[in-house]
Amino acid sequence: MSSTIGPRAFIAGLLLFATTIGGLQAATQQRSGNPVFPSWYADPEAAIFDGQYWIYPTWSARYGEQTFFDAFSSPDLVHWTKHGHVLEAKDVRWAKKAMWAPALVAKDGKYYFFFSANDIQSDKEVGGIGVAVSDKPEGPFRDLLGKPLIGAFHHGAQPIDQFVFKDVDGQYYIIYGGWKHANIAKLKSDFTGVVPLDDGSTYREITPEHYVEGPVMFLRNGKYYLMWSEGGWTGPDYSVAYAIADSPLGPFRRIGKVLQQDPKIATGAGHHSVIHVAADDSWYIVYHRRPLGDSEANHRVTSIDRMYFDDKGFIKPVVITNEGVEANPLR
Ligand code: FUB
Repeated sequence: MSSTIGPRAFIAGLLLFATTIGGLQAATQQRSGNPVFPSWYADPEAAIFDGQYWIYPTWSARYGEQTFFDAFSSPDLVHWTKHGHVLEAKDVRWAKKAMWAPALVAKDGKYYFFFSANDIQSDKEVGGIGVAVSDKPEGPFRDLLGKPLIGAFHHGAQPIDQFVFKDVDGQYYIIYGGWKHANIAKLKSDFTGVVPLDDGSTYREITPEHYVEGPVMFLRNGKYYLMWSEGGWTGPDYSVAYAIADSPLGPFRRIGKVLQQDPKIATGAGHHSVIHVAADDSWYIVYHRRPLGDSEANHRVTSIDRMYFDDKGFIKPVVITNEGVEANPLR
């Protein structure tokens, strides 16, 4: 049996084919673009909560206006929804200014929001690292302690730029520090304080060579990766380097830089976090950077690019892009 296709049916078929191919291309070529959302946002903390990607950045307005945090959620890394003012200085009795660098943890049905406030310059000032809590990742978060969790300098580390790491045995650690010093401490299981390490000390200095601020820790194939920012945060050379150790306490020997400016794309690429999508073992680096030619200190935007490892587990240098990353839906 034979059949013929008339000219109208042929043209309709062609149109359908073209539309389908176009649709498929649009779906596969969908990318986040960089920055991933508009306006000045720095120090992005990325997390996966309840089947969504989340980013909690510093509001990088003028210094005196950094008094609240917004959050952003996405099902796929491409489409982002803003959640305004999830935590504000007016709701934290001891916080007045310089609310910086969130670190988020989900535990026992609650969401904990660690933050820095007040940019203290000595132990005579009130401020440091605080912790807030909510029943939802979009907040609102309320201050857990009514005072800083870490409110003083230890080993020369300014109490800012905290990161919270959960080890395989369930122990949570806080790793933090500005002014070129990094410390680690064990957190109480309810995050209301810190407890002594095995040697009886409370804060252990783990500063790697060239460390400045912004530590991040993750575990991969039984190895502890410590990453940090180096260089000056207001300049083009701000960047990220890393070390690998067998324990969260180190020792951490600097291996090299993984993220830095590309004079064709952006400058000052640093203060980052990392996303690991277990389903496809993909890794992302979420960081801030400056638009080309813009030297205003707080003009920082949040961007995402892929992070790859070599066969030995070393992190390959990140290629920063204007296109960002492809969609990676979590459900
Ligand atoms: O955003 C305020 C400060 O700038 C952060 O605490 C530093 O890490 C740097 O990114």
